[in-house]
Amino acid sequence: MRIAKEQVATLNQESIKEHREQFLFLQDTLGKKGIDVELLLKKIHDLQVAIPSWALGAGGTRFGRFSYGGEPGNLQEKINDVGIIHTLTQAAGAISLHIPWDIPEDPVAIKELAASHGIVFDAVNSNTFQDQPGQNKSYKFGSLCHTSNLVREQAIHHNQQVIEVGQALGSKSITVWLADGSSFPGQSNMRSALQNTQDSLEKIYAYLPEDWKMYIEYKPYEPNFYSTVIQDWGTSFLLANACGEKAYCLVDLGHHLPNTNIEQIVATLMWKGKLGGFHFNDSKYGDDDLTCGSIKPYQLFLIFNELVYGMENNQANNPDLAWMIDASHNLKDPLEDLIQSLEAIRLAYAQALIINRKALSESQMENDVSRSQEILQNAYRTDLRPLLREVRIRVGGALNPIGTYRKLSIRQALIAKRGSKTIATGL
Ligand SMILES: [Mn+2]
Repeated sequence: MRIAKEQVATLNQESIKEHREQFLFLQDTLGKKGIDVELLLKKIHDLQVAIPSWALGAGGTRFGRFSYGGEPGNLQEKINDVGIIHTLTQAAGAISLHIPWDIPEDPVAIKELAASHGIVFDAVNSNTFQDQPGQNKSYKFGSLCHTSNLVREQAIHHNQQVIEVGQALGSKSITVWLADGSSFPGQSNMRSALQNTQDSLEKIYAYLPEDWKMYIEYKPYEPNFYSTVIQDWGTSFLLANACGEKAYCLVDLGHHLPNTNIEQIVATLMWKGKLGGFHFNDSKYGDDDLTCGSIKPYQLFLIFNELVYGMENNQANNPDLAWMIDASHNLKDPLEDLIQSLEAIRLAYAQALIINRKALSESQMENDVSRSQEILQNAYRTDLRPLLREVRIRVGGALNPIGTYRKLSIRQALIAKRGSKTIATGL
């Protein structure tokens, strides 16, 4: 199932006149402020966000899961779904695989299929938070942190295999997220658990190809509810430093306690050149994995403010960031949800790009608190959606991605092809 560019172009015609008027007005407004609109459009276009293979089906909660219908049943179908999103948005030129859920039987064919959609392979993700059929040792009491050397060896070996799968696909990084921790005081020797984790990560790191990176993700709680071995950015930073220069911290927006100042974490890590990647989602209470920008769009903008500042003031040589959506909802059409997330991410980025940095810096130096806020909010409250539309249509995407998706009855076609009771592999 593919969308032809002609279909998109035809539907774009319906609202092109209205778009043209809005874009020209905005172009004029921004131009008068001295903003280079063409450069802005290029930067927005270059922000390509990876789609995780597990977000293409309906997610569940611990109380149940409701299938959406037409979900992808194998890796080929997942790549085709990302292809649909990318055709419409021109913003999702990468996919992030989860091993073992997405082990490709024929990596060459899979790579070709992805390339035919204009998609590359972003970070590969290991999984030592579940036991797999036929697995020798259990991860019930941890993986890289485990008290048993045999369990740790098995988990290390799995991560090495994930690197090999990634190499076959042209991926250049591995993300390690661990569920390791304890749910009751006394259950675990927290210091030994961290030491074991560091030793295990160093062994995985030693296996990294020269041009690869390792991203270490953190999370304060869940599935363990008393202690998590890599609980926060500081622990991730400590481990990344212990491993070496190819190891970086990964910030998942949902992996913080309520009201944590995530933008400050971003500022700190970029200052030290240790921010490797980003997992976008939104939340109100915990790791809710809701659509980006659906709950706290201003926070997303403030985070991008620090990201843009970090990219423009990069003395510590922080690498280009790996952008990925990591959301899993259980109500919406997964493809519509991802389209909404992509739009929210690019919008927050665009808003951060038009902040008057010189004025903000001056205002900060003068400790002019009100003016500093005005400068930020002037950017945040500028409607930049015409820019995003312009970026898309210049490269053949849809003026209105969700509208086009619905008018072309994509979900109905997927259900007709795959059935209404499919469950995406891995979910
Ligand atoms: Mn994540």
